[in-house]
Amino acid sequence: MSQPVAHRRRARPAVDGERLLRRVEELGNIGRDAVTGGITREGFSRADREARTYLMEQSRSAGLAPSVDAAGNITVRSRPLGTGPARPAVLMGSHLDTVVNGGRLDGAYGVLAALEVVQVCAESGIDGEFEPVAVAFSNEEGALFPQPFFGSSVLAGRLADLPREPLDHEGRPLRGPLALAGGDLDALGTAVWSADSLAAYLELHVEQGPVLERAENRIGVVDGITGRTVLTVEISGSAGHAGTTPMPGRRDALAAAARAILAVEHIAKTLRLCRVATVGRLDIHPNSPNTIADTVRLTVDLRDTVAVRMEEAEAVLRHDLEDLSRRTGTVIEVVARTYSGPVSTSANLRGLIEESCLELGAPYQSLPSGAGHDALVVADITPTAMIFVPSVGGVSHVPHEDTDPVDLILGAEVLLRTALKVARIRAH
Ligand code: HGY
Ligand code: MN
Ligand code: MN
Repeated sequence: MSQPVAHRRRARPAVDGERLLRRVEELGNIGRDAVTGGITREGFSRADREARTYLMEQSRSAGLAPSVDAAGNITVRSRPLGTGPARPAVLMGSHLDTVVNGGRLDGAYGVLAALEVVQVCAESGIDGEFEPVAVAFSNEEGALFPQPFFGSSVLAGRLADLPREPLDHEGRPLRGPLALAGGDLDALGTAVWSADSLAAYLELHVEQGPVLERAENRIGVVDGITGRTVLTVEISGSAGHAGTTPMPGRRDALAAAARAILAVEHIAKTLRLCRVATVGRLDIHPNSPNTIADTVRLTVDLRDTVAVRMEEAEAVLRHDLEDLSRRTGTVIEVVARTYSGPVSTSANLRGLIEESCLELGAPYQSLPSGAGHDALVVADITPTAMIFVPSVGGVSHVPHEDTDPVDLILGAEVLLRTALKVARIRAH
């Protein structure tokens, strides 16, 4: 079979490292706290919208065609959808939103590397069997609106998993902020991709852990991605005067929440029912020093690479919460739940990533991802793989999250070469 023209004559395209690093630094200034240096761009916040505008502007000035779907996902193609032959996409990307006071690379690096690959392919006139497309998924972290993987869930058709009217931690509706980002809550169905519109999904991401740095490897070929269950638990008691309300008979929601937090830790740390369990957010009402709290909402994050262990850990926790409710006289309810089962990545795609590493002489290893990613969800509908680059000190979700610039460029080069290999063959 003759090679598509693009692969017959042209010199091998390469990423423009300077351009990539410039964009990483420019984007890293959006939502940055002047004191801590941390970045806060919660999904659908004003800072998130600023980052979206940056990506759209960079895409347009590169002569590319960005567009926003009903879920607020931004996709970037070499030409507008519908112009030119319809081809399955080699989708590459990650997310622009961050946790509170996080780093500049988590998500953003993968989006900008994907933009770089689409731009290089457009500049090189590459026209393979599949179309390279970059994506910035909306609200991956779920930091403000606790529906993590929101944009990728819509793309993958997991609409039934999403609440009809998503609310943020304070009970404010998503509808308005989604519209401000260019989305439309009533049209999410138009943002679902069919499996045959995709050839593969590749996500480049900082490792966010210590494995690559300790092993002195520069590329991680992710073999599995942890499953993740996120619960919002509401504890309701009775408010009262801290000075005049006797201890017996109190229905102190915050005291009950303290026991619930320790129960969550106990499940992973002592009982080892799942790999990790975390309570990361607490919303207390009325949150006043001399008033007994009447309502507390807390988030529970359970993870494991084995689905049945996550289910067991959740069942034990629910039982513990029922018992705690009886013992404290409070009402304890799980008011929201998102679940993403653990996935294995595509063996074929892993092979193409390894080939790219060998071509580049980049020492690599396979490893699981303890962090959740949009790839966890997109794997529902297409062969999916992840490429990691080392995190300095193995840390992330903190202001000093960092990766050696040489590794940032190398990771993007591996992404480009892998995407070109997929563009030549179907990744099944
Ligand atoms: O929480 C995670 O694993 C990812 O950062 N969303
Ligand atoms: Mn993250
Ligand atoms: Mn991430």
